[in-house]
Amino acid sequence: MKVDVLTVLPEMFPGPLNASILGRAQAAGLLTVNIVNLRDFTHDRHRTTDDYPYGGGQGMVMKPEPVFEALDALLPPQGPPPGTRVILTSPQGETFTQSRAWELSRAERLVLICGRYEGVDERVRHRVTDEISIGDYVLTGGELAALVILDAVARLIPGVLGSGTSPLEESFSCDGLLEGPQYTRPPEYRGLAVPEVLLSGDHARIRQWRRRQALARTLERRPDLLERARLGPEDRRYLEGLRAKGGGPGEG
Ligand code: JCQ
Repeated sequence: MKVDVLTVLPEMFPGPLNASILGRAQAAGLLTVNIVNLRDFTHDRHRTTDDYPYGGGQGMVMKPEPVFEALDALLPPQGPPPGTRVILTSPQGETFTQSRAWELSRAERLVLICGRYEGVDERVRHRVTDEISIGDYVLTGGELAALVILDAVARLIPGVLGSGTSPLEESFSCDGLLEGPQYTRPPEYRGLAVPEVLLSGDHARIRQWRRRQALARTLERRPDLLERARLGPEDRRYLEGLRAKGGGPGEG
């Protein structure tokens, strides 16, 4: 996958992109990231990328010209080809979810436009295929949102996670349940013991325990997820038992 990032703060990207899994994905040629400095598409002495809002108001608005000219330099004049998504990160977008990450992971190319200041000139949206919010809060700019999207999408590209780690077996993928508790060595730490079942070697019992922990944790923390979770009759029986006991806050 090829990703272009349009930003006025290119210095925010090398650290996160070159560390760990995203760095390895680029070294392996599975992911190519091109950071584009929007100031390189200005023509004035001060390399201005923002301006005052028409009609007045506080703050600055991102000018349209640097964004349009950068897109002209990156994409064919007919517009983005079918496998290309032009994404604007903004609090006004559709909320980013794991299923959106899966969908974007199948694209050939992403162009991420990082909004800054109080917003972008509305005409930029004429070139945008997807406007995406990473959550209901306001950032100083879209750069961190672009990194979040890029991270969540890149790890789903086949081969990016090492073999033995499947993104299909995790919270939001595996049957739509939250994951239950995990432990590693030592078996007791500061008086806190690892549940005996995990040390038992009884794999059928371990599987049932994990499933029930996942169900209990999902009921406790994200009951909304149970409506769309893939549940069997045994799961439903167990959940009914928990609800009957009064699965209110503080339990589990
Ligand atoms: C993204 N959740 C929050 C801030 C305006 C394009 O217009 C704007 C973009 C930003 C930066 O993005 C966010 C954000 N998802 O704040 C204001």
